[in-house]
Amino acid sequence: METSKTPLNTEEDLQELLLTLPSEKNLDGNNSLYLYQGAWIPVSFNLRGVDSFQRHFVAQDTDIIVASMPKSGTTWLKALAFSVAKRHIYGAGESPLLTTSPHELVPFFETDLYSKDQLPDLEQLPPPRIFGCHSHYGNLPESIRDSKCKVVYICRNPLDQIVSFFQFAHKFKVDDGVSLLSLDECYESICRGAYGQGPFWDNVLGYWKASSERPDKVLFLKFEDLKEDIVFNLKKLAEFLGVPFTDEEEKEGVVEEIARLCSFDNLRNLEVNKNGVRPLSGAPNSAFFRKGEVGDWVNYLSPSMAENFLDIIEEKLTGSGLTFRN
Ligand code: PAP
Repeated sequence: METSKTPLNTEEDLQELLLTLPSEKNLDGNNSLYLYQGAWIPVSFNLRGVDSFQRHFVAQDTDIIVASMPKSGTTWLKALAFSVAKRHIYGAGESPLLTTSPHELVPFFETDLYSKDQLPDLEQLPPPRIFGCHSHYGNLPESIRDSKCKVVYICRNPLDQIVSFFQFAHKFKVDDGVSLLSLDECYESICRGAYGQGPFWDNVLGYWKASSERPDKVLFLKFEDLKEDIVFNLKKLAEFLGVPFTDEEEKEGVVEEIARLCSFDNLRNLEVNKNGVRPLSGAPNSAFFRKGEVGDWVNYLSPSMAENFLDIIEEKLTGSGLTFRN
């Protein structure tokens, strides 16, 4: 991973860099999407945060990184990883998830941690530290790739992912006088992969390849598989994190308890997720819980749009062995 030559210490450094980067209209209608190190990053996502994260984060062997393309099940996986990894501290009945958003408990590097403060003090956090991340695998700080920390990646079929992304942009639109683009208007950019943290194929393939090369380091999960069999996938996650469920835990129903705690209906109906707001971005917590279904894309994309987009994805993923259920 190559960081920008000049550290982005100030707003001026950032503006200078932006002048040199290819840019596109984001879903919010603003010219705020920039191609940086091969990834399309909305400037609102904070490029300075991305830069500081790459320069300064030092991974510990016990860290857990929850990585994803946005709108692929990040919130869900954050809740699951937190519950599995911290279950010896909090039982399901006393989980901090009952009163705190998964995004507070598992903060994103690029926005929550490194955007305001370039050197946040993360040393004090009790192990295992759990962080969220939307960066491409190749853009992660070397210490994440070189340490023994664990990376869990979740992906989702690209049609539902883009629809979820689009719906989120609509729900969270700030009134800045600029109109949102319609799905038709941004379809051509979508097909080129030019939307937040895209191209989709580069984001997923980086982690997919890493998970095949280093299965002890990177666990690759799919939203659709979790929907189909959450208990099986929770066991897989716990095993991967080095904290498998014991026979006794299984008999006591701990796995099912975590699945229930982190289920869409349970999390969505908690006071904190109904009425809370993300502190930095101002996004309502409720915007992270919309339908949580597989196949909702049929309500938004025409058959020809879907087919064309899937053809592009299929071509980009050729030879990788990665496929999706829509
Ligand atoms: P993020 O990357 O911005 O954090 P992320 O959590 O990945 O967002 O995506 C939100 C999607 O996950 C929403 O999908 P939808 O728009 O198709 O409905 C949201 O509903 C879904 N989601 C959130 N929590 C859960 C959950 N516990 N179970 C299943 N789906 C969930």
